[in-house]
Amino acid sequence: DLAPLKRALISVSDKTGLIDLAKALAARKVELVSTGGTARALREAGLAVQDVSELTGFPEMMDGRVKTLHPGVHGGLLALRNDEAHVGAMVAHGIKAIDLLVVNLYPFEATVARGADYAEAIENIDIGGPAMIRAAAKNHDFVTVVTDPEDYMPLLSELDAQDGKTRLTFRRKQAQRAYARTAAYDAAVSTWMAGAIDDAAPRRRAFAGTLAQTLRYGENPHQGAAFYRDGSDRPGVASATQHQGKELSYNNINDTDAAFELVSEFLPSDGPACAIIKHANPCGVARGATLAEAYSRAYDCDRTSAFGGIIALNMKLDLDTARAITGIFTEVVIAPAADQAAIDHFATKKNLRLLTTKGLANPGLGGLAFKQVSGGFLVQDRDNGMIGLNDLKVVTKRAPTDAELADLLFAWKVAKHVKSNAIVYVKDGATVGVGAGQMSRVDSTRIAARKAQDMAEVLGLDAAPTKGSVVASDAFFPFADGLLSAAAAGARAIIQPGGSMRDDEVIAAADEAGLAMVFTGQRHFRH
Ligand code: 93A
Repeated sequence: DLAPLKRALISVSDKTGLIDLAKALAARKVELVSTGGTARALREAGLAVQDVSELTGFPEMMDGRVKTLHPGVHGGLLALRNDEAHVGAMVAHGIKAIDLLVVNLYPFEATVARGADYAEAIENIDIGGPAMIRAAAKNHDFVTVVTDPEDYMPLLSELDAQDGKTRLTFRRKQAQRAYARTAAYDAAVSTWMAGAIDDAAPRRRAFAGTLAQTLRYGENPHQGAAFYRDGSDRPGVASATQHQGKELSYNNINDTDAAFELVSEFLPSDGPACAIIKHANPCGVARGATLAEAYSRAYDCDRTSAFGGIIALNMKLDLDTARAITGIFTEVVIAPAADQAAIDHFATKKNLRLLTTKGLANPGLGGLAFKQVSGGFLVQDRDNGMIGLNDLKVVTKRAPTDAELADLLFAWKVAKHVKSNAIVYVKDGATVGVGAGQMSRVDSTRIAARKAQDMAEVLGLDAAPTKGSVVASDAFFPFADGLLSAAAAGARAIIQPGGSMRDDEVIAAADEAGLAMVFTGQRHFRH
């Protein structure tokens, strides 16, 4: 199953490692054939190279749109070397066998990521490259295909080990990677185009990402895992810079994303904010006069759960906050930026990872969210719902005070990022109780209140911090029981979507308890 390597066609946009590879191939007596820019680069490096136009008998034409789309190239890639008729056709038409194809594509993803206009994006859709890659990969019984500069060294090692040839196992692996590349490439084109023609509906779309990181394991150590990027450059965990510490794990990435998406709901112009995440749910979110205060108020919501948590900040990390954070063990801190003094302070904590993102995520931005089910996956628009004061409808006799309104909106933003059923108690711009992921809403209400009571003991408070708080519920109260349980814990005002069959009953109960309640008309289930 060893395939000899006499002739290579090299056509690359990303010229990283090109010269070293070509020199190593030339040293092994491999003939080189190349397209315009690649051939020029090789000649400048003093290498002998044949122009692809010599194989095709045509010049590269139409601004390079047609360079390699010709039987002289595709016959050389696709011919079965052990088939008499194929070999006869090669002889009859003067087609030379191509044993190695090295191609990387026009940088379509990078072109659209930097905001190129429509015409430029279209011009960066590579046609000849994917055609050759797919042809070479199909004929991997005889042809070796390389689509990533990272595979140059493994190719050379293979040639060294196999006396200038490649094994079938190697060629198969390369073919599989090649098809992953062309599939991801076309998916990127389709995704960009859906945006460009303003058809955001997740219909008739292909989805693919590029491998960003092979993870040590998945949610559990017996599960393999990897991290893929979708090519967007929005601030977030996928595009962040990691300053220190070991590699992020699967769970770290998941939680860091949750933390950063949540804290991004709080504009820096409204003041410092901090979110602490454990198991994808917030265990503390708070504003503060300073970032350090926001952190310590978030921490005070649930000190037990915050241990080993993930912290997101909506502003540049400063030394004071960094010092406060290192008071307990924390896995990851993510922030738009970090002061050098804060970076230096963290440097001594080798298990703490610091990520900076160059900005906050835009919670109003569109996009798609995926969820896997057996045999497929669900696709939906990401939850970019946002409401303001004007969207609120007061449904009780008592209207919320201004202070209550501010806390209600704060609680609502947090509830959007809590797994359903979500109940969030807030007082003075800080969560004081979070009930997450329960099958019944009244349980979430009780659990959050009980945790707040526990914290009162830890903090040495006379009363549970839910006393005088406000409550957000991510979906309507189906019965009055959840609302009454919140009132019993001391809540004074409620924010919820409304829309239950029993809204009248729930509103009457709120009036009787002297609560103020507003409806948002928008639900934030999150599962
Ligand atoms: O415009 S194309 O789709 N038409 C082609 O026939 C063709 N053949 C190779 N682009 C084509 N290529 C691409 O050109 C390769 O995939 C590679 O990315 C690039 C290399 O061009 P150059 O050698 O001129 O830098």
